[in-house]
Amino acid sequence: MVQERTLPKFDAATVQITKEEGLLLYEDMVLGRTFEDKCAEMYYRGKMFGFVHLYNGQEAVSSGVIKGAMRPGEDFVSSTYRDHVHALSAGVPAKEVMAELFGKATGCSKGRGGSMHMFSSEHRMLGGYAFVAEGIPVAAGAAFQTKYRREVLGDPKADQVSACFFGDGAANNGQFFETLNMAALWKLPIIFVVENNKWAIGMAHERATSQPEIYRKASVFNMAGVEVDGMDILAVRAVAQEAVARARAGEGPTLIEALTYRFRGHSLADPDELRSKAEKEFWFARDPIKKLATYLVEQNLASGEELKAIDRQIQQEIDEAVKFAESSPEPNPSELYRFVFAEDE
Ligand SMILES: Cc1ncc(C[n+]2csc(CCOP(=O)(O)OP(=O)(O)O)c2C)c(N)n1
Ligand SMILES: [Mg+2]
Repeated sequence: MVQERTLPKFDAATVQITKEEGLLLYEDMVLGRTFEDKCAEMYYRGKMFGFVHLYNGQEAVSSGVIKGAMRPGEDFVSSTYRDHVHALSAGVPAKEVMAELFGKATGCSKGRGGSMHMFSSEHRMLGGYAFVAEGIPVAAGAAFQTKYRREVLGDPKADQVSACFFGDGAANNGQFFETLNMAALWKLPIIFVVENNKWAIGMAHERATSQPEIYRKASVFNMAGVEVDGMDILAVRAVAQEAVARARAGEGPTLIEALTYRFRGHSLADPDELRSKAEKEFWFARDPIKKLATYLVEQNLASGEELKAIDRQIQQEIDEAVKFAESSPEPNPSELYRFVFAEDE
């Protein structure tokens, strides 16, 4: 018998979504899933090195928050080592993310970062961070500069919101508590999105924290906290829209706890032997992509054929990304010290 936390109910009848918006969400989730599957293939074929952490299963969180509620390319995003899909949702082209994984000079971090360090100033992707919780204060810094530009420098265009993605394990790290305190104190335009996938490598969440309901931790900072079914993109989009509106209005941050699950091991080096079959099956049955596909067809927002056409188009985009990455040059060793410090390009 699997003991699963009850997923919060969401009334799909309250959803207002156009065909265009629905297809955008579907496309973004399929992009994330297809990209990660191709990554696994390329990793096992020896095309990339080091640790690679895939996002399969969690797509509704990245797509629902960034594509469903933010202005990608204007708003800021920070991530963890599980960062490829956040970068894609933020608008970093798949070929640049793939090239980064291959360590090529055309990668979004110019081949210096690799899997855990996707960065793009153009797309306001503040980075993937390998240290657990490292991206949380960085996102708060971005939110602080927005507030400072608006309130101190008088720039009315400075209304960007920062979204900060991290795992359940990160929510036990001191940086989480310190940053939540300051963000609430200063009413920063930020949303904290904890992707509670129940595990921190092999440590079960309930064994590592005194209050497993992470969203409740917001209350001690006088911050709004909300839990959401992280396998339902429409539910994620709804809570994220509310949180983003609050942040943009200057009413302060929100902690969103998305209950989700990773469909693969912690990294591609993990044999994934600790999680039970029953637990995996509980979550596999809640595949967020299938759930949205069913909704779109049932609501007559899309036909099965239209969705298949998107799948094919994404597959082509990913195949092209691999070709681009393979044919791109390695960084030049003579430039080893370049990009260590900021420079004008
Ligand atoms: C400060 C720090 N401590 C320990 C590690 C080793 N480590 C890497 S991933 C990880 C688990 C984090 O789990 P979680 O935050 O739930 O994210 P998930 O992998 O589930 O997405 C740990 C402990 C690290 N990278 N950084
Ligand atoms: Mg986790």
